[in-house]
Amino acid sequence: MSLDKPKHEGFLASDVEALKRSISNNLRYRSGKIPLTATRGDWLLAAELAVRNRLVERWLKSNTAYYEQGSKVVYYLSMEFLIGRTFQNALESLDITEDMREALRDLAVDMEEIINYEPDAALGNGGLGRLAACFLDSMATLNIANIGYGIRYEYGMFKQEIVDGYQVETPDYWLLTRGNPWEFPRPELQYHVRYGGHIDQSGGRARWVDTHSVLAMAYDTIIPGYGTDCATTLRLWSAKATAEINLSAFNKGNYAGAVESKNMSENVTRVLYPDDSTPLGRELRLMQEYFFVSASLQDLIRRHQLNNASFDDLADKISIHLNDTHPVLAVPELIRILVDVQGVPWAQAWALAQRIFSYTNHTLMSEALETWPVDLLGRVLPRHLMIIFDINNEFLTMVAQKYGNDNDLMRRISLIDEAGERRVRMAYLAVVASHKINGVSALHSELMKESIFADFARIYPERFTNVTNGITPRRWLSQANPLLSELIDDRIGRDWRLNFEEIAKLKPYANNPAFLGSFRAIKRHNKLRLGRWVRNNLSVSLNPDSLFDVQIKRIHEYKRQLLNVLHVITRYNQIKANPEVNWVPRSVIFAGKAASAYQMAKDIIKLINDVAVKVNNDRDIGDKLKVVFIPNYGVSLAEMIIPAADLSQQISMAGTEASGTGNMKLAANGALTIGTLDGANIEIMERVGSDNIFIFGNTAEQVAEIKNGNYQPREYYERIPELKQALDQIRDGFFSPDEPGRFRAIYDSLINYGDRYLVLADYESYVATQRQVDTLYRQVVRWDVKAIANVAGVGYFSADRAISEYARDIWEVEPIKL
Ligand code: 26V
Repeated sequence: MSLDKPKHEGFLASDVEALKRSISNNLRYRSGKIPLTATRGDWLLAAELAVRNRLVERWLKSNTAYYEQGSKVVYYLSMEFLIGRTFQNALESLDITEDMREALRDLAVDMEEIINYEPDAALGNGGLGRLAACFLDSMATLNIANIGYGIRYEYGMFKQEIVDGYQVETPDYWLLTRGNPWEFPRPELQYHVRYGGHIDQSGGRARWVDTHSVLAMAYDTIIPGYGTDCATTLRLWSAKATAEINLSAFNKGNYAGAVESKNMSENVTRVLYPDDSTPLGRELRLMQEYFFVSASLQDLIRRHQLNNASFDDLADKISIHLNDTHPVLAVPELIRILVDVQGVPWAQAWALAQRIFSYTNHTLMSEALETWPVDLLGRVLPRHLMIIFDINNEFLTMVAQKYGNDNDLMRRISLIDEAGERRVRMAYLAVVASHKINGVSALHSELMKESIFADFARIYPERFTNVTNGITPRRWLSQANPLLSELIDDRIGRDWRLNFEEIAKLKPYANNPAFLGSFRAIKRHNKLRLGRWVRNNLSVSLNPDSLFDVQIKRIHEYKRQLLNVLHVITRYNQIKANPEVNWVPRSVIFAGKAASAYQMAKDIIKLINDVAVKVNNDRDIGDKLKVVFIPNYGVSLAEMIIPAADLSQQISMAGTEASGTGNMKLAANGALTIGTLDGANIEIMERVGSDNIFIFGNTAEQVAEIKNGNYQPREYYERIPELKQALDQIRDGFFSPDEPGRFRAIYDSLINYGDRYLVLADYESYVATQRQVDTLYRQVVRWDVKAIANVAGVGYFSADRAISEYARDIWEVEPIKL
């Protein structure tokens, strides 16, 4: 399909006059306001509803189409959807951005202002949640019948403030001020989700009795496709107390208790767990996982029964995708519904399950792999625990038949970890129940088979596959970088938004002086935009001609923000020692949140800020070096920072970053990557060309060797004077004179406790590579040629390509016809 075509002609005309009428009516009849009294929020709401009405037309049409065509439906189960803002995205999908701007201008409203007034829907931690949001966008764009299922958290990802250099978390009550105009409450769609109780097996079939329940109510959000009439649904569940719980306490005269239990039930969907590193063994988290899984499965079974008489062909009609292990209770829940409620025989139910489920793994970090204590599961979900045991028996019996009674193997692959407190290994359950299991980059998918799932890859080799992640070019290029997008459109047309590989047509323009000039001017413009924000919010001035060096992502030891800091300190010391040298000016920009209980990550934030204070206030340094930590990183800030980046830091220890997706967004916006051969960096190198990327450090293989050997970080410290100087400064309070011992734990982790992520082993190579970055940055044209090669080379990393692979190889679904 080509985008160079007349605009969409919907049921409603999308011209400026119609939009103005619609906005004015909404203002008047929805908010009871006139322009004179309307606030920014009132205008935003009025404009949002005008757009929403137009989306509804497409939505109803798509829903009808996929109901009538009996298409196979993908149910994408994810604990997290990091949507960000919706208004501008909706405008772009309808191709009415300019009409809206004009309509608002006629009403004396600045569209930019109201766009920035919309809060982010931050229902996710980081990469995994944002990937889910990009995938929804692509599924709708590719006309794939689907529903995204998740949780409507009342509090999303916490807001991060930086106070005195420390991270301070405040709650993100994103629904408070204005509700959520994008959602449609569905009070008619409510399901009981049950907990506790016990199993009565007296009547043959297992009966789960004496439970207490929480109601799950659906809220639907429209997910518009781009360049298509298709619009699909994100269905998020919200907990409501059941009357049953309320009334019993109420009738006993315990009014406070009645409200208390109501609040307790509703706590289930109150807050997103803001931890993406260690699963705390928290009962409420388990209740959340089961809550949304149970509601979703009841809902999809109900939907199946609307137009199917039996479950015989269930696996031809639905696919259920598990976005990480968080929704893996869907497996025993499906079996429970089929066997206990619908009377399907166990063997058939289990066979169906293995055709229906697929699972994506997003991390190899052992501490992030979910396990639940058998005791806890037995208490909260006794029937599910039984089913998991039954699955385990069936699985181990099959393995014993095939491989003989190898006790060591059995112990390793059992769904139950019997060492110490017995625990259910949720990732193993996902693998045993899924016909396809994928990693998120080529390297990650290989390592997955060699490490955490090695035994399973031998038992089920045909199940393991790779789908390298992707990003939506609509949000991350078209919307985030309008000027660059316009320049691209002018040379190669608009089709790259839908067929991102078209972006390769830019390649010849890398030698075109006019194009190079425009490209540079646009980057500078975007840097000025970010610089303004930094000056207004952080009171630091950035030189727009300095190299904008960007590391934006969750704060984690494995992502090695510390390596970046060590380079910054080294550079600071070098500038101090050699002021006469003509240094390439740099602005080093950090952003990212630390899990609230992750002390080391919080120490790293404080260190960055202390280093920033020292560097930014040193008169000898001037704008040769600036360091800023931008607080409260999220989708909308990413949309502003990424287009302004010259250098993209992707410096995880090789073998630890499953894929990365920020790396793709930054490359698409013309930043050069400095990175290790980790995750998708490897594939980015292959596609943009190894001359157009700065690769350094140990490879995953070398990392494994070093770890197998006798790694002595202290040897690096003793041998490399600049490294020693930087580390001693950290240790001795050079950056924290008010509390000299503040960063002792950081120093110790590197020098005395083994430097788990090999920061010191990669330091020299990193610093040397940063020198090459400087050298290239001086050669303005050569730099830009490489930056353009990055933009032109990222076509493969479209979420559309990723979703096409999922659709073909994993879900086996075809697009619907509209
Ligand atoms: C982990 C955990 C651990 C248990 C407690 C709750 C919880 C919640 C979220 C997570 C997320 C960790 C996995 C994750 O975000 N992985 C990232 O996935 C991206 C998309 O595939 C990928 O690009 C990143 O490399 C990977 O770190």
